[in-house]
Formats: sequence, structure tokens, C-alpha cells
Amino acid sequence: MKKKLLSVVICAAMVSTLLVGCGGKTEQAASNDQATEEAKADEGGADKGGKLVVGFAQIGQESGWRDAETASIQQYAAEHPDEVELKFADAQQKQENQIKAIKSFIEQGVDVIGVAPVVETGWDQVFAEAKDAGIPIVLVDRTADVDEDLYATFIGSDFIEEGKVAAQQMAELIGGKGKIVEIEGTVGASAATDRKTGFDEEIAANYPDIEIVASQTGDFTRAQGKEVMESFLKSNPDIVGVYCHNDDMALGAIEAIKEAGKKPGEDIVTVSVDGIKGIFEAMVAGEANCTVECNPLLGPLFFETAQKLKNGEEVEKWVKSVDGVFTSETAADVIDERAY
Ligand code: GYE
Repeated sequence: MKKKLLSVVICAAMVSTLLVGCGGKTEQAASNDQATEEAKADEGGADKGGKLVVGFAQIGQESGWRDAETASIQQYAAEHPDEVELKFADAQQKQENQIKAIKSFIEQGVDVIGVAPVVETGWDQVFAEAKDAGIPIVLVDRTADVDEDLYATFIGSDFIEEGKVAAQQMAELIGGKGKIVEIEGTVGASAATDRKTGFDEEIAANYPDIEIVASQTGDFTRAQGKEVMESFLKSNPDIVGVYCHNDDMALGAIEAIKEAGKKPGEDIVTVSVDGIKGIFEAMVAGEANCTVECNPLLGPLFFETAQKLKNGEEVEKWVKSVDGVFTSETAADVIDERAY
């Protein structure tokens, strides 16, 4: 910890006197960087002109939410070309690709690495490598199951709370009783595990007449949400509600409900998480009932946090997003203001 602080101070000094950015490395490594600065600049590598250089290891393009987050990060970088440089990698849903991207960011000597961990486990080794290189890791939108000293901060929502609020909304919609089904997000992802825990525990604790008769993953995609709902409808024709860990899966479930000859939003109510435009449209059309918001517009906060870390400033261990709840009753009033 001390060593890291010292190297951050050295870097801060170097940035102001030599206009050389660096990632909190040792003094020796920093002076090596200075020697190779020109070469790196030619290659379009890190450490150019004192800019904040960040690498971002994105999960993929599984949902409208994820696309909105990617756009927010890329837009911030495009609007601040003199201050930040973004190295962006799309892992196409694979943890091994995210690990490869992080290793490459370390090699390029970026100042800060952002990662949205596709699953919670399996990060210890690569995060330790970043730590050894003096590069802070910022967890963006999903958490990782690692020691607290292996990452600088988590920027994102409280998924357990989202699940809990979703359960309360579901209970209200179905009058506190009936059989419901749950479509989960990616297996092993914090956003899925915690949204399930929050929902299931709230139902078990406060709504004895609500029964979750089936729960299965739809991997956060619309196509799989539809598929899972089709099979749920066959084995459980008497369900009155579906809870989905994201809106995309709810949109898929709505298609399945219609194809089964039932009315989504009436015969079977929906509660999901995210707040994307598509679910607002479905709520306005009366086919979806409620979404618990989860803000994906994390670009500005991510870069501000990365800059603080580069400066050696303190950041909170969890920078929590503030999210709302929207229902079909209020959807029409706010749909035009939705930014994603
Ligand atoms: O809710 C879902 C996405 O990690 C919070 O990932 C994020 C989740 C989001 O695929 O739609």
C-alpha cells in the first residue's frame, strides 16, 4: 500500500514536470517509460502527453443496457480527446477475453483499468498482476469476488436492493398471491446472483402466498429470455407473473406470452430491471408493468474516478448509483426524457 502511494506521488511529480503520465509504477519503471515515451507515442501506446490513459475491458453486447454503457464510455472519451485516451476491448461474453485484454492493458502501461466482470470469480491472478504493475482496477457495473485490496473501487448499483424492490412491486401487482417464475441473468454474474438473492429473500420473508415455481437463466439476452419463457409457459400454465433480471429478457418473455395466446401486462405481469427505452415502450403499450432502474450512463463517473486514482486521491470503495422505479402508470409521462 505504502509502495503504491509512493509511486503515485512520483508519478504525479513526473506528470507536472515532464508531462509524462504513468500508472503508479516504481521509479525505475517510470524512468524507463520516459526513455521509451517517444516510441510509444509513435505506436499510439500509453503515456502520451500527460493524458489519462485508461483501458476498459467490456463484457460484450448482450443487452440494450450494455450498449448504453459502452456508448456512455466511448462518448466521454470522444468528447475529451485532449484529456483522456481510451483503449476499449469487447470480450464477446468470455472471461478469458477480458483477462487477455487486462493483460494487454498492463503491458501497454495504462494509468487505470476498468472492467465489468462477466462473472464474479476467477480474477485474483490478473488483478494481482495489475496491482504489481501499480495499475488500479476499477470494477464497473458488476462486482468481483476478490480481496478488497485487489481493486480500487466498484462503481455501480446495489443489486440486492434492486431484487428486493422488484419483489415488492411484483407482490403489489399480483395482490400478494400466486405462482410466478423468474428468469435469471448470466450464471455467476454478480448482477444475477444478487438480484436473485434480493428478490427470493424478500418474497420468502414477507409474502407467504407467492410461490416462485421455476427459476432459470436467460443469460441477460432477449432471445434466451423468450426461449426460457416458452418452456415455463408449457410446464406452468397457471403463472400470474414473471420477474426478469433485465429488461431485454422481459421483452423476450413478452413475445413468448403473446405467442402462447395470453396478454402480457394483464394475464401475466412483468417486473424487470434496467429501465431501457424498449421496456418503457412496452409499458406504454400496456404489455409490461414495472422496471427497477439501473443506471448504465457510467462513462463520466468512470473517467472522473480514474483521474482521481491517477492523481493519488482517495476514492470510496463503492460509488453507488442512485436508481428509481417506473411502472406502466408513469411510463408515458417520462418516456421522452429517458436517455437510454
Ligand atoms: O442489468 C444487464 C446487463 O451488469 C448491471 O448487465 C449490468 C447488467 C444489466 O447485461 O442488462
